[in-house]
Amino acid sequence: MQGRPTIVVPGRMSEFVRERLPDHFQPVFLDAADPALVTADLAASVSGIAIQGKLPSGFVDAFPNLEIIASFGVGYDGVDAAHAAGRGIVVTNTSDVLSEEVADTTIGLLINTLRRLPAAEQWLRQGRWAKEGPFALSPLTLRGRTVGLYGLGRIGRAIARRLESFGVSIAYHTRQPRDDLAYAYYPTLVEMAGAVDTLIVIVPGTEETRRTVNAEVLAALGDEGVLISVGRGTTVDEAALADALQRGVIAAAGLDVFENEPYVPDALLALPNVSLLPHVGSASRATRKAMGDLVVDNLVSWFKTGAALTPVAETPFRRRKPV
Ligand code: A2R
Repeated sequence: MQGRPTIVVPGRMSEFVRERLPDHFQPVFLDAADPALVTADLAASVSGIAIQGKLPSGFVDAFPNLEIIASFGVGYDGVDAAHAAGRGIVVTNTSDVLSEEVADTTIGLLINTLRRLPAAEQWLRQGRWAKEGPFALSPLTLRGRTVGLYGLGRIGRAIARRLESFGVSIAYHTRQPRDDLAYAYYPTLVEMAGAVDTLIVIVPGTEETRRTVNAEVLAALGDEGVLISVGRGTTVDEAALADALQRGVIAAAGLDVFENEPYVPDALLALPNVSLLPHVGSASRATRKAMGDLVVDNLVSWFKTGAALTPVAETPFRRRKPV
């Protein structure tokens, strides 16, 4: 590696990335991904961006010598990968290292939603067990359920593997069926929703998936239906969901992701049959460290070997500059 490449880090970034970047690079931390903060000298010197969350293309275009955007997280909907591809810039994510953790969280959220365990704990902590007696029996159970996975990628498969041991039936909807797996395949989401009573959403947040969990899908899921959303908030029509929960169109929902994070619609907060988490799917120190390491390792590998470790599908590039 000739010299230390300059990597700009705009806005919020995991401590694990912040700590390791100076070992290999000249990091420049900016308050926000705002082109107004980029001086002419900085613009010319930057060859990489490390980003957590949203990266406006206007900021990307402030850097004429940019080669790589290393994004923290498996979902990279905050980065316009097609735009980067058009400029020959590689985009990397942190796929795989968080799959098992997110699958664990999903199972926890599923059981919390069905068995109302957070509410049961509050019952105990508020002294109501001693004063008023046992917590109410949960109307819902995982026993006898049929679970449909909307998305069966790395995380979806990790969830399915866990569900197998719970003795529930498993189905899935993706664009392409998977010949190597024996789960029931449904070519449309609404068909699958009609055939299952539990829908787990673990697709990427793309234009194609935007608000696809809508009133029609929720109606098909039915009045025993439970929705668990752990992919991206944009995939669920939150107004339709709140309405379906209020009117008993479905029975309950568990959500770790929201369309406008960190803001959660009041209509959802007001409902008793919803279990809510603040986007903690991968949020253990061990897994966030693995994700942070992969952000840095992608940058190191790019500048050292000319190939990123986990480039996204839209940017399967190798480095054109001599290594
Ligand atoms: O459609 P396919 O055969 O490419 O299957 C992928 C599926 N998927 C979709 N399914 C139905 N309709 C769509 N429009 C659609 N787009 C994608 O989602 C595949 O089964 C899955 C994505 O798998 P991976 O790329 O391995 O992602 P991973 O690691 O499971 O994470 C999923 C998402 C992330 O993008 C973050 O937003 C979130 O979970 O953490």
